[in-house]
Amino acid sequence: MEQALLTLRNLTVAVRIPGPAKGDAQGYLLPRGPVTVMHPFGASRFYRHGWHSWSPVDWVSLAQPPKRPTVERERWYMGDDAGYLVRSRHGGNAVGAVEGRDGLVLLLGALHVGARVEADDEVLRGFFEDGGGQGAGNALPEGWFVAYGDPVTVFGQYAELLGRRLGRRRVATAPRVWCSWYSFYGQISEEVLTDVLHGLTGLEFDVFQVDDGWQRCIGDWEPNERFPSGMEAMAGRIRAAGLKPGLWLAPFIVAPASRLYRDHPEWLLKDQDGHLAVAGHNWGDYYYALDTTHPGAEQWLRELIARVRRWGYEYLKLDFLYAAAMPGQRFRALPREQAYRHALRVIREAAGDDAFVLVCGAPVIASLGLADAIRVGPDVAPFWEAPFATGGLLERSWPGTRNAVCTSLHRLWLQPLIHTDPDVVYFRSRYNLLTPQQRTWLQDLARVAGFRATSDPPQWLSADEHRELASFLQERSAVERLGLYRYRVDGREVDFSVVVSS
Ligand code: 9PG
Repeated sequence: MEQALLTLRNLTVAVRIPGPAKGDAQGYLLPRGPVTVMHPFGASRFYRHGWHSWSPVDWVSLAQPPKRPTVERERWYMGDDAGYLVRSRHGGNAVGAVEGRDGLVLLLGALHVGARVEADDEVLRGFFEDGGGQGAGNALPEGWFVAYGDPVTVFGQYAELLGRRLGRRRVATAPRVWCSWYSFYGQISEEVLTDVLHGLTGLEFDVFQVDDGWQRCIGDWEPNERFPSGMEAMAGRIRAAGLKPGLWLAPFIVAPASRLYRDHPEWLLKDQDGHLAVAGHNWGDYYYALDTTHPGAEQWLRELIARVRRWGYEYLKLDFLYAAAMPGQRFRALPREQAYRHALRVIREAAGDDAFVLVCGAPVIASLGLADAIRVGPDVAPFWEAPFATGGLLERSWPGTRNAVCTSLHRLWLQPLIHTDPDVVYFRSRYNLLTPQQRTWLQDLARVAGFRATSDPPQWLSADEHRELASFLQERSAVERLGLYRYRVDGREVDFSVVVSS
């Protein structure tokens, strides 16, 4: 460990770092290992970077202690990185920033997976869960980027470095998607979807994505009785309608009612005490995590992805992925985010380079370079505020359009690295409590994020709403950034500040 003074623009900070820093006033690279940056900004605000797609991301006040989750512990991972949710310091995954003077921010960001950044009114501190090569001698690898500047610039610099380290995969434009979830939820069938397909004629979608509801069970990825012709036939109908078939899967979680759970308990992740690690609660029961480092589970995963590709699906929405990166005892003792990355690499190999992989409920930084797109917020809903608010931290990760818009806005700096999916937008007024203004915010966010999807069956739309959807799909928006939350979209000024501060 050494102490040093670093000068970043007009700011000099004292640091404790494992070895020499390299860089200049525009930013420094620090060695891998634990680092502490003393900041002079007191109880200002902290950019809290939640772990996975649904985790809260926001500028939080350092004057207050971090909020605690108010839901039961078994559900914490569905909201964020559970092991850290009772720490007394504010923190997040891989990157954090403290607001300084004149709108400038001091950013500390990791250049490898498995890192945590925490802050209080005196320090910004980062560490790697695996220790990060402490004491490895004089050839310490670069582990961190630290910079002080306007937020758009420093997050942009950090993204650039992350892209060099973890890779970037960005096809020129994201496909325009019709997704079955936010209209029919689990109640889908061949007939329901075929009906929607007919209604899509004349609308410029690229992908028709079948969401949750087609499978026999979480873990048993075969069609249920509502898809009697099978998933290959479903893909055929989609293709016949001129669209690319898309399919939802949650390959890293396992429900206790599944055959997979019964036949292969040895493939499931164990906690420190050797019990099965609970990954969350949904579909009426607790569910568990696949130990993707087990050779049997890895082989099963390869075969699963190869099978859905053979069925004809080219767009894969892979959900609840955080489960493969939970702490626990694995067959192979890999650090958890490296285990996740390995599993995602296995999926990528089995899917092929030409498949479009959208990850959801996914550790964000650890997905870079392997996924084509990532959901950057919690689920939207046909209402603004989650109605079951209890004031706890994780209510920000619950379905609700305000939550989705806020979190997604704070993750748009990822755009040069991966397509950012802010979730579907609504055009319908039917079965919808969102006001026209709230629907417009969501639509404008999709334009800014560059990812267009909806679940509205055209049959539910009025003539005006149908026209709006049609032009939304056709247009190529001109987006210009005017400020932290302000954009010019096709000549109109769009200001999300009210959404963020509400
Ligand atoms: C399908 C859905 C959709 C959606 C995904 C994901 O905390 N929860 O209980 C919780 C349930 C569902 C959920 C997120 C959180 O949604 O984001 O788009 O695919 O699964 O089940």
